[in-house]
Amino acid sequence: MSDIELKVKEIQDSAIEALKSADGLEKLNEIRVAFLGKKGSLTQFLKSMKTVAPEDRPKVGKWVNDTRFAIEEKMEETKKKLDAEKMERQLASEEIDVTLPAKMKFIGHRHPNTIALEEVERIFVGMGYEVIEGPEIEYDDYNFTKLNIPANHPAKDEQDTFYITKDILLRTQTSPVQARVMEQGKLPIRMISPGRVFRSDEVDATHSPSFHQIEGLVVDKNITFADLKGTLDVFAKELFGPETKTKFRPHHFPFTEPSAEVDVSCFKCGGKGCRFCKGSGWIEILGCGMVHPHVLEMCGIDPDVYTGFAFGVGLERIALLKYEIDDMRLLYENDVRFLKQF
Ligand code: 2U9
Repeated sequence: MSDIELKVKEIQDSAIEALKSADGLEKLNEIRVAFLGKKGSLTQFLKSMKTVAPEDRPKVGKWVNDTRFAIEEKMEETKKKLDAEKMERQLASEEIDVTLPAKMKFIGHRHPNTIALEEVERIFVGMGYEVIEGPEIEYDDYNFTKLNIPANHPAKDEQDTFYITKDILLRTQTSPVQARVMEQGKLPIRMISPGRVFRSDEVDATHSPSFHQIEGLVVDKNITFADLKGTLDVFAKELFGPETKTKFRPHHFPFTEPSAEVDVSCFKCGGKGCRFCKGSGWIEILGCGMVHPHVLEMCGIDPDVYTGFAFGVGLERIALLKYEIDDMRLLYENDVRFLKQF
């Protein structure tokens, strides 16, 4: 073996030896630069070809090329081995134990108010009513005046109502939604308006400064108190069970005449009297009446042609009764452990 051939073989051997100890891509690159780079030993050797006799050059050239090829091949092989090792390490470190219990997913639960509201909506939509919502911030005019509530009425007192300005307030009932629909003049009307209302009340087991109402309104020709009674009787039976009876007690509201409060027979004892109905056999659930002719008139409807009935029910009251919850404050804590019970 000639000196030149020995030298080339030596470069190849030391490159292959170096590759054996390469433990990463960085090291591999260093070896590439050291042997095959511009200043690498094989390139330097090639430059010294000038000193080789012209007739030996093709032979020496072939040795150099074969060496380059052998080093490159070994490099590729080393790279594949390193990549495979890296992948194996990664797979080992990211191993998933499919037998471990799954992570708990905490999902919420529908609020009792929502469940009760959807139930009430289902009943009225089934009777052909539309569900219409409106603004929570209202004009005094829509909240009080058009509903026949006079300027000196106690409900208008600042101690009962949250005023934003003299004329703008947080609605104390959802009735203004109905007043707005009446003003649009499209008759007949058969609607319920659920939503949040505000009253300046102290928080206790049965009061909150913000609660929810569902009000209903029907306006058409020949609507009578009998329609009102029949409708609310069906509602009560749907909501509390087919054995439920209703009782209408005379009452007063400025926006309805005549007006009534409605009791349902206690769904716990069937009317015999128990702790739940405080021994009376009856539970008060809502207020209602025939829409006052002044209200129809102020909302642009001729009371000589049209009549109507209206009712209002507290959503929280329905939820507390239906799900036998004894403190309204529980409804506002949004503790999922509580909510999940319904
Ligand atoms: C128009 C005309 C009349 C809505 C009515 C009641 C009776 C009623 C209370 C129930 C419990 C309010 O949430 S509560 O405190 N509501 O008793 N609401 S009649 O009467 C209307 C509504 C709109 C235009």
